[in-house]
Amino acid sequence: MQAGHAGPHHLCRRMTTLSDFPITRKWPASHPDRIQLYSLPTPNGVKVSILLEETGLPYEPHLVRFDSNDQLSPEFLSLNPNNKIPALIDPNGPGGQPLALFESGAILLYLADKAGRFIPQDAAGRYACIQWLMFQMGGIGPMFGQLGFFHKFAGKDFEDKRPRDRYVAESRRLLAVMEGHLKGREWILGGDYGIADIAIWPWVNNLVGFYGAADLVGWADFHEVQRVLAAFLARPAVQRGLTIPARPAA
Ligand SMILES: N[C@@H](CCC(=O)N[C@@H](CS)C(=O)NCC(=O)O)C(=O)O
Repeated sequence: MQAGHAGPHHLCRRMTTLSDFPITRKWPASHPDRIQLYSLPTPNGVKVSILLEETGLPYEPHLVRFDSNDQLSPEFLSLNPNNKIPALIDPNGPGGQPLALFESGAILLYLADKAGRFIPQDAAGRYACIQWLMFQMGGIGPMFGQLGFFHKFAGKDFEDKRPRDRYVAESRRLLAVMEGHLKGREWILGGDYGIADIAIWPWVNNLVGFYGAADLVGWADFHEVQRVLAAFLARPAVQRGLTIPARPAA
């Protein structure tokens, strides 16, 4: 190949600028140099906006509206075929190339690594962090989410209360696991606040706040959980992140 001739390898590389991503047609970037966040302030969505606020990494939030099924649009599906927020493109990802990601746990790991903060830098600490992140992704999120369905949303009118009770029991069990773990610890990993907290606390907050399930799960028994949730909610970056991207005025 002659010098200067753009072979297939070069063509591939040139494909990857932010404007090559179809999602940018529906949600154009005003600041294409910044991380592009496609989200809604739900418990999974705010994990990412809270971490971004904590790190100070420059980003541009885009609102994905469920009332108009934006998450099912071809543009959104081109980034996340699983039709769920949050999703993100970092125009300056590994190797200087854009990186597209979905799944909030993967996004938290990526952003914490990028910032070099909010994840332990030693190997053992890193795995402990991933362990609690998985605990949230596989346990707290799905179980609390199902409890929300059967207690607050469409499932609340179901006559048979056994599905609801199953998720109540499992949510209470998970809270008890956290209660025991948090004794003598300031945050999930001990002294250092990080992405394990950012993954877990928005869900706990939602369970007793928006879902209104405090009495159902025996919230009054969980003093350590209450203590750490209050400390989390007192952080300015958390308070900002909880409302990003802003919902449209009702
Ligand atoms: N495991 C996913 C779950 C994401 C998720 O459930 N997102 C919800 C909002 S909290 C969603 O986008 N639902 C829209 C739909 O299912 O159509 C993650 O952590 O990113």
